[in-house]
Amino acid sequence: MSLTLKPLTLTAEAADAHADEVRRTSCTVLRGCFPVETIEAWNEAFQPLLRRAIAEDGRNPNRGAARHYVTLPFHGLFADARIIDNDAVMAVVERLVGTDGVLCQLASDTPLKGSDYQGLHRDTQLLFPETGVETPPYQLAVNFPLVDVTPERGPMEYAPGTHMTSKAEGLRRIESGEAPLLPVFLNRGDVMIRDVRHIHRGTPNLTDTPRPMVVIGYSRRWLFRPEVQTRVPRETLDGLPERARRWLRFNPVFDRTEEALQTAETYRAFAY
Ligand SMILES: O=C(O)CCC(=O)C(=O)O
Repeated sequence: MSLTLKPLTLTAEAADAHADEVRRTSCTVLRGCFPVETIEAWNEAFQPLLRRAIAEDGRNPNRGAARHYVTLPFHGLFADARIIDNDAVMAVVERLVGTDGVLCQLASDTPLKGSDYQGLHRDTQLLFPETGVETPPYQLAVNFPLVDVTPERGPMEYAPGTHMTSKAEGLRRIESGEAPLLPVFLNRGDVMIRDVRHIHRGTPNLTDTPRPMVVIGYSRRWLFRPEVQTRVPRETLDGLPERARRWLRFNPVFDRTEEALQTAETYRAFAY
């Protein structure tokens, strides 16, 4: 059992190394980054949102069989600056998408029992698909699970290095074993930072325990992703530290909290 008592801090050298790992492989993991108690509180607060999504998605779950994408309200414990503006995470994120980037997404992916292998995909369109040339990172996902991810609970799998290839070349490397699919086993409190161009998929959750994976999207300042939207209540924004407010500067802000919490995302086309 991992109990995190103190927040993780990274030296500049360690943050450089994590950022280099993302550039090279597409992915890095910060172990024990968040307090387990905080993650347990998020999981408890998340359960009613999941139940509502399951009821609303009905026979048409939005990420494949028994797999739900749920937007989180940017409010209360889900807008905890120690999570959405975490020093260790931001040290790596800022090295990858700049200190003037934006927070564009706060949501979750949850496979339930009955979920299946997703098709291999990336989470974003490429900037210049006609060239076959890839650039430094512009869109990151910061992921953390609300329960420990075991082999039975459907770990995400990804193929290292495929963020810098065409999809055809990435699939060829996976097929040939040059870039094998790696499962990511994260415990509560661990954080994965990944370049969403890499080829990956969700795998089946064989257990009765839902496996929520939170996703916070951080992008370069110029990237517009119409499919995601973080609607920010004014009172939440006013309570956040300066860096968090800066990363939210292009997001819609609402004087009435209830208005902000109406979900506007219609993020169904997710696989590229
Ligand atoms: O959390 C997972 O299993 C990955 C889900 C995923 O890649 C997606 O729905 O786009």
